[in-house]
Amino acid sequence: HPEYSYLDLLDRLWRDGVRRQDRTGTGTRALFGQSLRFDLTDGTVPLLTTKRVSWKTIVRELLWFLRGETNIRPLVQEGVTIWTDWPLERYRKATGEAITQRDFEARIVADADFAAAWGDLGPVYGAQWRHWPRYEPAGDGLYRRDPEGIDQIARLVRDIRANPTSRRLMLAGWNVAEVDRMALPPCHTTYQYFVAEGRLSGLLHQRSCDVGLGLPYNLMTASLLIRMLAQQCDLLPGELHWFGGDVHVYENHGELVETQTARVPKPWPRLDFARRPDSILDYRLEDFVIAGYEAYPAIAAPIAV
Ligand code: DHF
Ligand code: TMP
Repeated sequence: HPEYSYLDLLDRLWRDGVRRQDRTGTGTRALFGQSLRFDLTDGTVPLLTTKRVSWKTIVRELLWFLRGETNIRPLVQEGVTIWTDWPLERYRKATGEAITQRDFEARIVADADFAAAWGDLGPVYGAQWRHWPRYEPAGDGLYRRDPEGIDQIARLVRDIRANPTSRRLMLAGWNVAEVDRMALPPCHTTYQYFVAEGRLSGLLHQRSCDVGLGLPYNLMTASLLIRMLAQQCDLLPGELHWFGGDVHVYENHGELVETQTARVPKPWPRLDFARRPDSILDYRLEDFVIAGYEAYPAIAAPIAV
């Protein structure tokens, strides 16, 4: 079962990973340069079965990226709280207020001005994917910022359709000029696509990977993107290639590693689409049909902020 490649990675990091201190002060066990590969040709998706993963949360997050959004408010309104910790941390530091996550989220939802002031993550994925900044000459050696920027998603769909053998089918999150303004610089950094024999494959370079909490999400997001792009470009799905740079398990995820690696994977679920939306930007949660998802119970683990 291909899920063993994930479980083996967890196990290998836990046993052989180099112990390193990290930005969050939690400590990790890390290996540099790891890879995984998943076959998507049979319509299945690598949604982990050895712990239940909320695929609806993953879809909602991806649709939020694709709308070009960077404020957590619409996520929180939909009950998705995976991004709350970072704005919350910033708010607590700036105000000294000992607000709970629940109260902070309630204010984000209730008060649009509060959300505008405190809920934004900076120019993260959504901003770069849909509005990568572009500057045009405005005379006298000055440059004016094009307010729309470059829509990498629209270009990607256009280029896959028009020129499937292109070697330039890239989607980048790492905008060197703007990373310093992001609450968290992109972890799933660069995507590349490849078309052969009517199938679309994708490669994800992830610069930093929390294998216990982040990777299950990242594998699924990358797979969803392949499937959506393939559907929009009249291609069949191929493979997902995943490459991780700093691949790590947090020191406080020992229980997760132990519990999860003791479980025997069940068959992957299938992903089907309820319809073919008019564009890559028109997908809704109801369009994603996950069938045959049988999983062991979720495993709670602390997230390093
Ligand atoms: N920081 C760290 N240290 N690791 C991450 O994986 C991470 N991921 C981010 C932002 N910052 C991060 C964005 N993605 C969860 C999963 C993905 C994610 C953020 C959070 C998470 O907490 N997952 C839990 C529960 C999710 C839920 O609320 O349903 C899980 O058990 O999967
Ligand atoms: P860093 O910016 O210091 O690398 O910290 C980011 C942490 O979040 C790191 O543990 C990797 C993890 N992460 C993922 O694994 N996947 C994700 O999608 C995101 C946003 C973060």
